[in-house]
Amino acid sequence: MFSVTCVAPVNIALIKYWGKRHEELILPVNDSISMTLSTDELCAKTTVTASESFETNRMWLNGEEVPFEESSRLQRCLNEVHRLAVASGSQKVPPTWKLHIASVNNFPTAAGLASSAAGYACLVYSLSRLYDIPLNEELTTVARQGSGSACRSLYGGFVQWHRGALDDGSDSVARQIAPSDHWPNMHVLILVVNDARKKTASTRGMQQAVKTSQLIKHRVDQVVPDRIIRLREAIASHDFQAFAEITMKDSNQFHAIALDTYPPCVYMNDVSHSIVSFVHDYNERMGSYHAAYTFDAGPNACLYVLAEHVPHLLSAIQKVFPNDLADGGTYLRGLPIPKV
Ligand code: 2P0
Repeated sequence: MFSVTCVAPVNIALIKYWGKRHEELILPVNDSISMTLSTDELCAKTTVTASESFETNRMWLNGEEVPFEESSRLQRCLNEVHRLAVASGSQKVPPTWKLHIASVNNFPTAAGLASSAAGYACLVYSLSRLYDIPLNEELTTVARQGSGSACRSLYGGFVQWHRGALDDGSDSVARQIAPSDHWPNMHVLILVVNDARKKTASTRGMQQAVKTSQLIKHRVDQVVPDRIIRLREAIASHDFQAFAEITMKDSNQFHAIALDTYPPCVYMNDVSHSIVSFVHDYNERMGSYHAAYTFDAGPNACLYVLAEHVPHLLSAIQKVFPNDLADGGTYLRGLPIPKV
């Protein structure tokens, strides 16, 4: 019997992935950039055990069994890992041995807090340790086939997922732009507005967007390529002003596309919109950008803020939103959060 346990953190997109050009291979219509949180923050923790005596592959997510054999994404990841193990000559675990996989998140699943990104990154990384295959670009193509955004969680720091041009997806890989210690005073503050499961799952929401939104074509061709270049420059030069503006505009454009989808996908709620107004008013009062919001496919806000501005921002949030946030917010990078 062999067993490994790994932890993978969530990543939060600054330039959003939204829309696929190939459903099964999970090939995106545009590049995206994210920041991965550190491993003592919002994480998935996965234990994979292989044994000659197991009769079937089984998986438990947060203690509840999920139908492993019926999930084409899980099957695809496992098959791809087996393929890489054979290619690399690794013989540590026979591919015929069945697996038991147990994964837990220390944050709400499917509430727009990137749970599938951390989950699939953790699964694929755990499998790579079990079968003794290296972490390289090719492994990111395996995580990508579990859930697109998962490929970005295999690396720390700032990460770009390249759209790629090939039909087989072999060049649709994640690459690190800068390691996690590159911008050590960059913090993320997550305001948990609602931790319920989201109404329209991302996979479905983006399918509908590609089919029905006219805005998405403009975004892919005219907006994202330039934003990727400018955000990479902002990260390289620690330019929070440019970073904040690009991040907020990209979040707004992603939600504009969700609304331009027919029927529309509404992910933000009234509290989310008040947070947007609050951040703009706050930045105006401060005379420059001190905080940048971004919202994924749910109502919860992620605020990027530099360490030196955290205490002032936090006290302003607590004054303006004394009752609206589920836990009073979840504060990251050195501040308390629930443990796995
Ligand atoms: C992102 N999101 O870039 C964007 C922004 C949500 C909003 O990636 O179908 O769960 O599994 O590839 O990765 C959510 O999409 O979708 C997502 P699939 P995924 O983080």
